[in-house]
Amino acid sequence: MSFFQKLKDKFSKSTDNVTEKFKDGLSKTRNNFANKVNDLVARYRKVDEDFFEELEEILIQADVGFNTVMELIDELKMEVKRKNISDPTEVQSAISEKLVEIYQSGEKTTGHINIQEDSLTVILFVGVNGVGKTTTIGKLAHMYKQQGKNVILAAGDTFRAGAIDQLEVWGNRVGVDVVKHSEGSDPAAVMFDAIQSARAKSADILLCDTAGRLQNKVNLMNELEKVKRVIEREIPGAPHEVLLVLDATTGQNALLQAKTFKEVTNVSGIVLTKLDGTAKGGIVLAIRNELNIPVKFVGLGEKMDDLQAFDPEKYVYGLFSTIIEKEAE
Ligand SMILES: Nc1nc2c(ncn2[C@@H]2O[C@H](COP(=O)(O)OP(=O)(O)OP(=O)(O)O)[C@@H](O)[C@H]2O)c(=O)[nH]1
Ligand SMILES: [Mg+2]
Repeated sequence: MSFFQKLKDKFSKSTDNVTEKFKDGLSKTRNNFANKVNDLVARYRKVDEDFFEELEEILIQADVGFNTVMELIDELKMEVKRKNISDPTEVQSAISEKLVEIYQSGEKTTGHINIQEDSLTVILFVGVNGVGKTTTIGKLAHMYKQQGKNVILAAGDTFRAGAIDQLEVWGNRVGVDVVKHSEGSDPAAVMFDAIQSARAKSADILLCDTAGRLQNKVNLMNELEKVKRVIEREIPGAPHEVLLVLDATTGQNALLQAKTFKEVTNVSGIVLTKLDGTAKGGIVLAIRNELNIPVKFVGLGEKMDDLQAFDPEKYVYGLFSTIIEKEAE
């Protein structure tokens, strides 16, 4: 059975709206990337060097990342030889299978969130300005609240005017408490209070907002260190996740941001926002493969339920859905 057929069996009749979210959110990338691949296989009669060269170009344009593309093309060439594939349309299914394999082949790190079952879980969000930290916290608070968890938000961005209000708007919308100090105050002190408050209210999950940091602003990086230190001191083993938020529309620049943050703090996972806003959704693979940090959540729109746990199979289904649904009828 082809991989397309497998994905079709698994997802095309699924009624959960998660698959739909991936399909909708990836429509720009699908129109760009998958359609180009489709054109390519329609133009070639056999799978030769020229075919692979064009495919390489398409993948690079989709922001898959140079190293990842090279790996993918090598693997595909081997697969084509091994399975004796000569028909380009069969290659399409093989490409999608390799995309999932490449995503999953990294270290043991998974998309699982390190939730403490019997005690407070602290999740710290970091990233440069405007990537979607505050919005992601709002969406995640909603998701956990839906699961019956008691959630509290910490307004750790005391730097940008309006940041505290923005988090409060989310708190009201979702119906969770926000711990805040005044603008310009010490974010580490906000975290300290938020932890005390979370304990007093037996909260399950504390989501901590931080100021957008430009990598070169040494003082802001130092501030982040201090915030982490306070959390660690109050709760050994915390923060249980440090999620780096990256904006998918910034492409390869997102990779550079990730490399910088990785140097100064222990990033445990990535939230890749605004996938719905880019035609270059291949960036998911580049991030996973070149940084070896798992993508734990993806932002597929601006609404409250547009944040989804990342699932490589649903992602690839979203990328190729029009072809998959037609192909294997
Ligand atoms: N389309 C789309 N927009 C998003 C997504 N996530 C966030 N946004 C938008 O991105 C903009 C910036 O989001 P914020 O949450 O304020 O970003 P931030 O990282 O907190 O920014 P600073 O507080 O300035 O550091 C907002 O307009 C959000 O609605 C997403 O997944 N898709
Ligand atoms: Mg913010």
